[in-house]
Amino acid sequence: MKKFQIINGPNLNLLGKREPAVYGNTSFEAYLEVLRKQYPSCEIDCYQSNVEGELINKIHEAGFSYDGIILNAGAYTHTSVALHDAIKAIESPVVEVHISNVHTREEFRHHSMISAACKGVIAGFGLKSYELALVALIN
Ligand code: CA2
Repeated sequence: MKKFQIINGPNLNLLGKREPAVYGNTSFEAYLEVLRKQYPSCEIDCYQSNVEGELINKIHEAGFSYDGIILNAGAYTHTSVALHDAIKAIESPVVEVHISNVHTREEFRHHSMISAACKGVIAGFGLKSYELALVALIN
């Protein structure tokens, strides 16, 4: 069975509770339940932290045994050289995902510090961005 690790960064624990106009009104737990049912032949593990170092620890932990990592680094996307270095240091391919289309938003969201270290980037498809990343990694 192929194993995938979803890693969600800061504030993504608030999904479905705040800012529904930008991020929708579904909680990540509810979405994950649907995703797991849609892909029963995959193991999909999920981790969320608001702490940059904990995200790095999880990338190190998953990065040598999982078939892929789906990473929404939240606002750390735009700031973190440390996350970039962590992605470069592991073996598993990482797909950067964003729920919103960051390029239609504030200018500070247009640049990602992690894209160059990732296999690819998917943004703007709501929670479906995670499924698109999973399909890319499965294939
Ligand atoms: O669109 C995305 O997925 C983002 O990674 C989300 C980040 C943002 O800083 C990035 O620029 C784009 C913010 C996550 C905050 O999530 C919330 C969810 C619900 C309510 C409030 C915040």
